[in-house]
Amino acid sequence: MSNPAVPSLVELVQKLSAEVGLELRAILPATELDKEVINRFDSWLDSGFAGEMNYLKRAREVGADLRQWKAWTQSVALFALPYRRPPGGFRNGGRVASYALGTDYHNVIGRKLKKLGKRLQKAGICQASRATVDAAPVLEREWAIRGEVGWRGKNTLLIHPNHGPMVMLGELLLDCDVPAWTQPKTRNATCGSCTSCIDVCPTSAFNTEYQLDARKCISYFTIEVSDKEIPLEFRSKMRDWVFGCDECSTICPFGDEKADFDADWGRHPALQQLSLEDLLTTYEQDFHKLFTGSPIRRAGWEGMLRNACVVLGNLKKGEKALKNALDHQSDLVKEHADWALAQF
Ligand code: B12
Repeated sequence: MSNPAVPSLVELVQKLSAEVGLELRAILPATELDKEVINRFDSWLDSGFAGEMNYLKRAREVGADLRQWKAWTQSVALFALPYRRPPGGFRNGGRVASYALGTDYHNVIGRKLKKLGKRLQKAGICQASRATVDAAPVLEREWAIRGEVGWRGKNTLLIHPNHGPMVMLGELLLDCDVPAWTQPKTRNATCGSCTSCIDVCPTSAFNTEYQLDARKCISYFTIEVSDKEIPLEFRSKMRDWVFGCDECSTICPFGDEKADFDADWGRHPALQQLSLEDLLTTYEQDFHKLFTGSPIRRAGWEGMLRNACVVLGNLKKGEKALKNALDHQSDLVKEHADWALAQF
């Protein structure tokens, strides 16, 4: 018989997670994902909905079985960090997706996960661990659904019953065998008949409920494709979104409206300093320096200047800066400045 005074393995992982500022949501054996999940992933890729995100094809190769990536993996610990916060962006306009207003979430979550890995090792619970957030070939939402962290929303995002869709997912792969555990349910819910996320999308990027055509998503063409023109049909639909988009997240009736996670994620100083007009005058080197530690760097200097032109055009602001940008060294920026001026 087990001694109730001795903490179980799961309790120890919970305790050590809390010590590094994480709440363990679930821990699962690293067995293969269901065939059905992989078949859906394949047909999504085959239909071209991933656009130019070729890294997803690589993710696909090991997506089904994490042990093909890290052969020693026995268990997967799952985490979901809430990030809902008041809207924000550049000084004087130009909205930035909430997750990108502060410190890069890869760093915020990644550092905590790595710390946890070290503590688990020190406590003799495991030897090897691997922190993964976003970038690694892990189908994070599929794992979170399997771990009952929440359910698949019609906007394709994992919806946590209390925090809603605005949670960032992270995982810690472990070489030890921890008994499967999921958090007790605080609330039983689903999307029901609600379609507000589908209806609100400015670019009608959802083909149907639960399926996104990434090529039409503002988040895709403002962040992922940084060296190409933004298709004309989407430019005015971007409105003031200069990096990413939160429309299908913030409309969701699930989530704590009053919560403000600024304290955890911080506000990046560059966003407080710069207006979009200022951004148009930055040099490439300065851009990278200014946005050190921010997810905004991912869109690249040219990409962000391109986005800034579109938003200034939509807001009918910054005429002088846009006129100067007509002589910009980048053809991409010039073309978008020209389009923006035509909107006045
Ligand atoms: C590629 C990617 C993107 C792409 C594509 C998004 C997408 N929906 O796939 C783009 C650049 C557009 C993007 C945007 C955003 N992203 Co993103 N992204 C990823 C990434 C790296 C991979 C996702 C992936 O595998 N997509 C592939 C497809 C196949 O997966 P899928 O949408 O789940 O589609 C399947 C199911 O819906 C399934 N399905 C199941 N049941 C049913 C039923 C029916 C009827 C149908 C038709 C289909 C269906 O079929 C589809 C095909 O297989 C993950 C991180 C990771 N490693 O997992 C983050 C991730 C999904 N992104 C995240 C975030 C926060 C965002 C944004 C909110 C950022 C922003 N504010 O701009 C937006 C949200 C847009 C949206 N609604 O998806 C978070 C989401 C957290 C959460 N709560 O779920 C993740 C998990 C990163 C993280 N570490 O937290 N992202």
